[in-house]
Amino acid sequence: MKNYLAALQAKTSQSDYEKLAAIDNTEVHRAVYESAELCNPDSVFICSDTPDEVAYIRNMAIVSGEESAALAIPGHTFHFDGPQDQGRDRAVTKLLVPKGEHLNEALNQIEREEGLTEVLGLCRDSMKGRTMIVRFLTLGPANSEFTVFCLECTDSWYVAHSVDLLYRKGYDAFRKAGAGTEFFNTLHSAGKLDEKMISINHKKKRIYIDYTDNMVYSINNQYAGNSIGFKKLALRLAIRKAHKEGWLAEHFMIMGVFGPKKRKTYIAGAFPSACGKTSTAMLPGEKILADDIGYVRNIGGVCRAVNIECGIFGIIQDINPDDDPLIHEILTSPGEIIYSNVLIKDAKPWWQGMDVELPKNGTNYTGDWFEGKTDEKGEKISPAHKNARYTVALNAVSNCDPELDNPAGVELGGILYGGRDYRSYVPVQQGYDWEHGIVAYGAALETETTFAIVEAEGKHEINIMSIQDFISIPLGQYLHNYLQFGKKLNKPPLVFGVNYFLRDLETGEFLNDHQDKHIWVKWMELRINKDVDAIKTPTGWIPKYEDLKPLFRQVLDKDYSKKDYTKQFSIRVSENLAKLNRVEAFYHENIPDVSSEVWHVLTEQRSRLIKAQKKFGNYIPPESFCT
Ligand code: SPV
Ligand code: MN
Repeated sequence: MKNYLAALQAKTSQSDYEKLAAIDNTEVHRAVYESAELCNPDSVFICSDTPDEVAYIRNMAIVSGEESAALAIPGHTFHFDGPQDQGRDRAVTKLLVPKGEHLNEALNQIEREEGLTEVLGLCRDSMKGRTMIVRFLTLGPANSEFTVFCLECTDSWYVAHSVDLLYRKGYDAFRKAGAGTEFFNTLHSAGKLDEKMISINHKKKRIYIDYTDNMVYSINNQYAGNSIGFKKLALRLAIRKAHKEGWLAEHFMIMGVFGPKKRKTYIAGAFPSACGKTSTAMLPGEKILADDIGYVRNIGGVCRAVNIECGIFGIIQDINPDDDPLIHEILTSPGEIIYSNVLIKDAKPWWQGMDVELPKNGTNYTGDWFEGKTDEKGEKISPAHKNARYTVALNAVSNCDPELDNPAGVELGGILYGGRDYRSYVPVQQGYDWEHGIVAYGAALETETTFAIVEAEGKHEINIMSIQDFISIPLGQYLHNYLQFGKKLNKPPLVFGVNYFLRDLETGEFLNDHQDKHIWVKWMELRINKDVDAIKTPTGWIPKYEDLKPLFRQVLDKDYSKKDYTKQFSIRVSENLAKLNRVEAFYHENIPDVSSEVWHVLTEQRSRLIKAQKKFGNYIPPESFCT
């Protein structure tokens, strides 16, 4: 067998060599050797997670120019991605599928050999003149049933620095685990950079996931959702692993919601990007455990979950003291934060929706920016990008849940799903049981596309469990696994559907305030603990006015009128039937072999709606369902 360590010696210092040699796992040596051999960096830096090394990485991000520390608040830095690299890039993110294997056409894919030839060609010599940084980490707490080992080789100090805020350090865990330990392997290169240290070969941006080899390749990009292997890229690998082993890897926030007498109930939630996931997880007075990805397992019949990350890569648009007080406080306090794609002026970051007047000029992801600046298509460039972000460690957040690193995870009492649905679903409802909730709210999740992906905004689409872009097994199989998972639990979590985006059909106005979501999670907490009753409607259980009114008073100090309640919670039969038509058409077209349970739930929902329509008409106030 080749001596990978010896072959790496020319590119590593003695101490780096020893750090790598101390991990007794030939596959790790091979992974580092093969990435270095392919990308041909001048040197290889092995990070063993010492405070000095971590500080060195952050410093190099600044010295290299990928980040700048020219901000007034200590600890804050900023980074820019290129104009064509401002979000996850669906079109060039593909699964490598071996010949003879078939995945649904809705999943973006390329034949494995063809994809490998292409991406390996692009990676060849891509790190020439640079250092390849090697980071070890674990997804989920170490020493836990949930732990997944990961390795990243990157030539971006910004990526290596971001990893530090977002993930758990794993060098020691790799050392302890020793020979034979399986791991996810990710390779990233920013490719050619301009003088501002921005990737310029955006036409050759490729992000390929080779699930046969547990390997991710990402080239010619920097946006963290494209470049950091452990976000949605390793999630695709995790979904395959979960499928084999009988657990779930999900696009979940996880929060601890307080009920009476300081009772804390954990609720997980899946939302498409930019639909309120982080701001739900960050509700003031509650605890945040996760804001993006969770692993969920059946442990002794109990549904338990962990955050695979330990930081937040959050959208900064619309963060202001009224709507998101906790996040706003973090963003204006000293501490380690990386801003990306905000406007910089007077040593301060600026973003859209921060509720102050923005400067008329400054520096942004397009370079010097001034009001009225247009792009090559003649379209106005906004001061900060809508998908501008902040990266911060969760333990810097005052409401971080103390169970974050519990190797046993936390018990989930509820799971919620929500998308941008302007017309049909009520603001909050509860499924009759696991199957109904999973299918009616998760598998039938409809939304509008947002700015978090590089594509047209505002297109309607089905986004199964808000995770459809990241599913790496047949979609029908994914749903089947989900349904089965709940059946094996002693007490499956209650399943809820939320809709923060319901509008008045005539005026088009939103029917809820930004903060109202706090009431919905408080109501869920009460339902999970059997403290309140609910009203049975054709689409699920909805809250009673008399339970919401005091919650609005206690939590938001707000008067909640019966008129508002009726508007928000009336069942819109024709809109719901139209939604069902779209959902069923999607399933016929994309997943004709989906399990009969899914059709059963959809068919029953249709017949309940039609029955109610015959009796009460198209718009049915909640009272009609009270018997
Ligand atoms: C999302 O867009 O869902 C995110 C950020 O959480 S990204 O890392 O781009 O996936
Ligand atoms: Mn996400």
